Amino acid sequence: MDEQRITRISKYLSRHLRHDPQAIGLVLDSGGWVEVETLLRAAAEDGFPITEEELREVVAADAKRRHALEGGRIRANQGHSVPVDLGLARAEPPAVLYHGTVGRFLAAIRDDGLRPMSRHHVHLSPDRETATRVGARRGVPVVLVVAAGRMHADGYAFRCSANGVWLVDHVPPPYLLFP
Ligand code: HQG
Repeated sequence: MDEQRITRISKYLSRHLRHDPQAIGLVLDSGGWVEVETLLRAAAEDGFPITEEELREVVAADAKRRHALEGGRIRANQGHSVPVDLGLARAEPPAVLYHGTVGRFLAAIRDDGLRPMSRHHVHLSPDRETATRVGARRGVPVVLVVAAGRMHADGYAFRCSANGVWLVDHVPPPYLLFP
């Protein structure tokens, strides 16, 4: 499969497994899972046929491991806007995590801290390079440093998704270091 087809399928999966399952008649279970067979049927009926082999290749090829296949089912590992409970246990974060954003959001972030916006959680990266890439999706990236260890000590719940993204409900301004 060429890169372009892989990206198209990956985006199609993210759209329907994170944000808009009902658009193709899918119902995710409480953990965000759906039967692979159901998904492939729904995609075909939607005019976007995918073979099971292609699906496996897309999931395996994705460097960010956005999707998980398990026991004939599939789900997005994180990034949902539809309500799902990923069942992730609380975990102790590293002392410092990073958040990539852009300059136009900084005034609001200084006032209000980091908010999940349309997702379920604030997404934090374990390293500066990843955060830089996340910020660069929207413009010139600005990387904020998050005092995750201090937040954890103060009782904030951190979770780590299956693909290494750290999730938290809110990062208040006192835990943020601006460049
Ligand atoms: C900003 C991609 C104003 C925040 C990436 C961000 C990531 C605020 C935007 C994953 C704010 C939300 C998540 C506040 C935060 N006021 N703006 N108080 N708090 N923001 O896309 O972190 O390819 O929902 O800085 O690689 O950019 O989808 O979050 O710019 O891992 O797998 O509001 O999405 O992964 O944007 O990205 P997003 P994100 P995938």
